[in-house]
Amino acid sequence: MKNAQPHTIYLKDYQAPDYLIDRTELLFDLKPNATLVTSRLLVRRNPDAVKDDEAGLPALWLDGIDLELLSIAVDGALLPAQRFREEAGGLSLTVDKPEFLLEIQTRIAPESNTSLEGLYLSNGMYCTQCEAEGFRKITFYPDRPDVMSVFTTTIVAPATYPVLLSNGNKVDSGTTEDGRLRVTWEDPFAKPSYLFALVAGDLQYVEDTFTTCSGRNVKLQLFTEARNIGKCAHAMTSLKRSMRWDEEVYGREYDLDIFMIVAVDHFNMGAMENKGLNIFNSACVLASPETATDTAFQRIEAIVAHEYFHNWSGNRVTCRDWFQLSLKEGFTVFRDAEFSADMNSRAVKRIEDVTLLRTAQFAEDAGPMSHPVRPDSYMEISNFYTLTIYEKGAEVVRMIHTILGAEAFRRGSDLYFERHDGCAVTCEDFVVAMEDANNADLKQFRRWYDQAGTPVLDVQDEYDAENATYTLTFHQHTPATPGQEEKLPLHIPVAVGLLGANGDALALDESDSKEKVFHLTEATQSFTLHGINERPLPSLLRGFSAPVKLRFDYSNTQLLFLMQHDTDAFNRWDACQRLALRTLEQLQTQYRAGDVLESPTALIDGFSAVLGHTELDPALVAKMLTLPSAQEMAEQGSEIDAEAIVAAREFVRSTIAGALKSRFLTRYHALDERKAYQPTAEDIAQRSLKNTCLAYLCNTGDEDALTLAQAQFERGENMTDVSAALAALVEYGAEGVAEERLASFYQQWQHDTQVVESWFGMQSSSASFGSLGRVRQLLSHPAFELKNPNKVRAVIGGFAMRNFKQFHREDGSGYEFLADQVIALDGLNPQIASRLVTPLTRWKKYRAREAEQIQGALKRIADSGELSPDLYEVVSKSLT
Ligand code: 0A1
Ligand code: ZN
Repeated sequence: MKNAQPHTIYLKDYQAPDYLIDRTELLFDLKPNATLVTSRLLVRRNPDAVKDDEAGLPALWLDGIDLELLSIAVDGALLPAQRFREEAGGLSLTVDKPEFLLEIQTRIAPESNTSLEGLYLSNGMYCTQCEAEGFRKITFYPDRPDVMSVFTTTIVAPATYPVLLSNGNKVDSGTTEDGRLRVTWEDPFAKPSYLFALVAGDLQYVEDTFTTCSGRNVKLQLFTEARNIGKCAHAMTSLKRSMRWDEEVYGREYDLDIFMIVAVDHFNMGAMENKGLNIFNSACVLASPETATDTAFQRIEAIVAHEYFHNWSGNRVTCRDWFQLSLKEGFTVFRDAEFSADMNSRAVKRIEDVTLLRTAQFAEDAGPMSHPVRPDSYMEISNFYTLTIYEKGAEVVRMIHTILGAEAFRRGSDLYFERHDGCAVTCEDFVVAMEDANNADLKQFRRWYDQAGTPVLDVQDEYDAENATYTLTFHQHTPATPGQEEKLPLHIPVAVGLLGANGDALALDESDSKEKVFHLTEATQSFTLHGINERPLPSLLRGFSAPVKLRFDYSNTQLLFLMQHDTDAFNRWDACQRLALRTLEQLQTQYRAGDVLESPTALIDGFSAVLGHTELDPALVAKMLTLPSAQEMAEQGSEIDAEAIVAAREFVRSTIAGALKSRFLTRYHALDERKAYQPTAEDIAQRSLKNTCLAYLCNTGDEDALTLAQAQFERGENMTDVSAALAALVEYGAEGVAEERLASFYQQWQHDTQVVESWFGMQSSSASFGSLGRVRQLLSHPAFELKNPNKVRAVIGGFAMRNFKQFHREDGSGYEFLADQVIALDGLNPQIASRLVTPLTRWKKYRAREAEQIQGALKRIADSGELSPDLYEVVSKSLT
């Protein structure tokens, strides 16, 4: 297995930078294959650097990759060759002065940059992506987040690029002697290089204004290609809501006079929070009712908010080093989740986040790439933009919020922002601010930051009727993870409520409170409640108060009771999930034993009752009626038997569909109101339940049901309803019908990139339609582009990550296919290749046959030639 230089970086080796850059002036002369970048850096010896008294001044290290060095000058004089050395990954300079002006000219080729890091072209438009280490592909620079500098950027480009943008405020513009355009931007806030951005293109924009809490007017602009200008309204509304929310909930006011968003089609992630100039993946910002589903509308609202919130949690206060990534990401995900909960249904937002955590983060935490929220080593930082850093990191912040309470948390965040404004800090600084502002002790809680793995919480209860006491005993245990054999007990906040026999919430103490948070700090710990006059049914870990696997021996009847009566909406849903998972597990066992599969009667009763609850939020009902995904089922058991998972799930779905057909139909018709599309929480909830019913109806295969879907598809009222109907027809209709509908849909929408992306995804992720043969056909479809991450995620990701049935075909062809794609992609875009390989990393959890096939596919990738550092890290860790 080859890689140019596998190299591990450790947190314990962190050292403050030797030099600081007080000012950074950049000049870009844009040409697709020969862009000239001139940088003028005011360099100063860092007074806080670790000093070696013996040797004078240390060399200045500048990171740089794929750059053609043209010249270097110090204080106006060319630097002689013996004073600098180009090495792999950068440039080392010896300048015997503690302060100097460094001028460097380099040449780069954006046109051939397919990694989408640094400066690249997307549909002829120049754009940048610098986080985490992309700036070093633009010019030689100390590309690390603890070097913060004030940037001035001048862009020169032909008149065919009328829009020239960078961070901060526009301070100058004009034309060069040869008729090219020139614009200068200045960002008054010192920032690390990863927040630098540049955009140049023929773009249109929509504009609005926002008046901040102190009365300043901020110009808001959203840039996109002309064809998409009608798709900007929702993002703009979301931005204004986010700005207001951050003022109201965190007291954070926006600081520049302008805030810009640009939509680009080729982007590795969702979006990027560059100071004053956010760059977005088009799919995460552009929407109209005709082209985008409710899910897309909500995703856009959340991502716009996330990037905007980074202006404080990330930009004004940034990370000292990349081991601290969760400092900005965990906190910002927590902030955006609370924002979405305030804008929509709180319970449903929580359910969605917990589902993601349980399905994918728990799997990551139990696999070869398992790492703590604050990792202590990495090979390639791009591999650490993970669910653990983001989602588990957000859970850790949420637990601090739960432990301290909302007001104390706000005092802590105020102190954090005030104390560290303009600085690059650590997760520890965040926790200390929370403690200092509240005189709190989070000593043991800190273990959440450096201990990997998902804790398992076993719970037992005991009721003593004579003394009217109820005791809950908790035992916590975190399984070993790579490199961390021993685990210590964590501080786990467990929110608990008790239900009486008639379904009422019982009082837990004299003050009549109906919910309590128990603070677990030991491996085994009991809590006794007094004055409990009947044997209660516990509702545990309400709202998912900690990211753990909770085990309590509920009977089916008790779960059905919680589904009906729990006042905690999240736990109502969770009871339903537990019942479904248990049922599915039993059926897997029956399937493996070759037994006749038993009808899931308890689950049918539960679903029937839920469907009858017309006063419950329809979005919550839709979530309750949604079975755990095959991926989540795989995460549950000790050994993955893909075939049994698929068989059990298909059996439960179709049995429920058949048994509750008339209930689904009644509910469908009652919810099928014709009204103008609005992405409001209420309407979204209604459509989600309606379309859940439609999918079950079509699952019966009945002609009537498919006709209903066909009619909904043809009405074409909004993309949510159209794509739900199409997906149902593709999954459950006859193959010819599916083909015909897909063709007419493509015919209608081929001009719309976002719709085409979801059209790809719908096919490749369909268990019945998305065979490997179809997926191969999609790869040669004219609209497919291996260089476009969204298309890759839709077709290849849709197949490998969302099409459990076809991907795990017995002959192992799915694994071989994925290996081929990963190898092909690694040469183009290492970040995407290393993310795409994820489904192969958990081979040890599969039955022997699949495990061998998957391991074989991984080995083939390992032996395919020189791997990028990104892919090398994931593949080598997975094979050990
Ligand atoms: N900071 C961004 C995520 C991001 C990270 C890396 C990227 O390129 C490799 C791009 C975006 C966020 O959290 O939104
Ligand atoms: Zn982020």
